[in-house]
Amino acid sequence: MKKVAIIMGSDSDLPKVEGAITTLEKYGIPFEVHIFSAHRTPEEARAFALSAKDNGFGAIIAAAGKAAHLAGAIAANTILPVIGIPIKASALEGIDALLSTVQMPAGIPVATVAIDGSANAAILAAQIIAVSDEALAERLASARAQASAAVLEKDAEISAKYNKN
Ligand code: RP5
Repeated sequence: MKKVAIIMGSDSDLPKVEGAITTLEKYGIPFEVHIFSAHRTPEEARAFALSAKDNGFGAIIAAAGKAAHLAGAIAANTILPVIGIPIKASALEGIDALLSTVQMPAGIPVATVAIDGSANAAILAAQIIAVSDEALAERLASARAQASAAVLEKDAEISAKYNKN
């Protein structure tokens, strides 16, 4: 199975990234976690992106806060799909990182999830890997079915409580 890379701009991002790690673990997807910064370690970030495809990765998750150019900088150096997580890390509540991550000019896309949306970043990465892995696709479909069943169970409970007519 292809690996997923999780790159964060700083170790201060780790608490927000842990949801992606646990989600990849849940689905049994091999992954690596790294700290590379677009501005503090630009050469290492570039080198990782340039070699990621040859090193067996199928998708890259990049998480950064503030002027969050990490995902775009990674995407500039690979044709692997790059998923950006804007991290809430400043007085601007993550809006700065959201706009920096999502507003990529045409040609170098970054698939941007919600501010601090690490679980969805991992699920999207899993769905990308699942395009060529039927067993993983079945695990993803099963998780969705369980989530649907949980909602319908709650609907039945609330209906029994309030819908008397
Ligand atoms: C970004 O700046 C990092 O991704 C982090 O979210 C933010 C603050 O970094 P630190 O100053 O905590 O290292 O580059």
